[in-house]
Amino acid sequence: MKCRKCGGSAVINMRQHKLALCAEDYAAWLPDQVQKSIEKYRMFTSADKVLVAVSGGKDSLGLWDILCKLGYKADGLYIGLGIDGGFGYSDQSRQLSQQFADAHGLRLHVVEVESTYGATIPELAVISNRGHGKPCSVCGLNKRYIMNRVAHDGGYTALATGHNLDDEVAVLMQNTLVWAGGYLARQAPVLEANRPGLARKVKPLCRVYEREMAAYALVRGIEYIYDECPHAVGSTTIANKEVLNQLEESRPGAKLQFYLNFLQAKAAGLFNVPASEAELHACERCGQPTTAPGECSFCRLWDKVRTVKGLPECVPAALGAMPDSQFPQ
Ligand code: Q46
Ligand code: ZN
Repeated sequence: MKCRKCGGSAVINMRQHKLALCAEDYAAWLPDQVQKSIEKYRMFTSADKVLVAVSGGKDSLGLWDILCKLGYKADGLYIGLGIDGGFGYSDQSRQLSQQFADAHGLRLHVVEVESTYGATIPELAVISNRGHGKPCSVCGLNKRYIMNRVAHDGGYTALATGHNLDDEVAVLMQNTLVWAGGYLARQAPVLEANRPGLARKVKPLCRVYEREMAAYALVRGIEYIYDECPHAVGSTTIANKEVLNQLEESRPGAKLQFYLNFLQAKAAGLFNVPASEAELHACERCGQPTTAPGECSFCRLWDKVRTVKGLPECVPAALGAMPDSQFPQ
């Protein structure tokens, strides 16, 4: 197959775009597509200071590469979850993230959950007994908290995550299957920082297929961790992705159409559920915004863990506080 632009040998054929490209043209084409999404959804401009949440995977490292290529000021944030899975998942993820940052002269903030707060995510899951020992619920809570805190306290005007189109449509399908109106109303390429203490969240890869990100990492020579988190095995998201891939196979472009039509329907007011009346206030311990009375769920979770593990009581300012040196202004 030939590259549509130069006639050279194509490395990727995107049936959904009726487009085949060679390595060089593809490496230039994809960042252009991402730039279009950034502009279309008004994610950020070159005046913004962006924080990219990196996991060592193809999507987040590919996104960081693209943003730098496009000329944005983008630092990285790696959160060490302490997950091993028999192959050192977290260690490998951190090493690949650091390697990427060093190779490109980029700043990477690292927050290790265990050394910062006192337990790994799997340990936390067992102690807290949330989700019956499955770590994803406490993992999500910790990641959201730390990402928001580092972005907000570090003065970043946008927090970018590597969610790609496949991730977005898998969630969209799940929310549609159970008609989760509130979640559908909130699913968007941009989540505004509309309350004090909240960081602005953006998903620049929301229209990029997972397969396109894998191809991008390959043509750019980005080393990334191939294995998924061991706890992702058997998840609803993965099952949904398989169904959507079958659909895409017979109808190229189906995933993109599903997502774009959803955004259009949303813009037309189809999912306008009344905004939650719950007021956010500052957590009594850490100061982060929360709907819970008193302490936020992150602080309550870690209170429980410290009691069980016999760890010393944290001074409020120390719990969740990141070393100042991580935030050069
Ligand atoms: S939530 Fe669950 Fe993920 Fe955390 S424990 Fe792994 S699979 S990393 S996106
Ligand atoms: Zn708190």
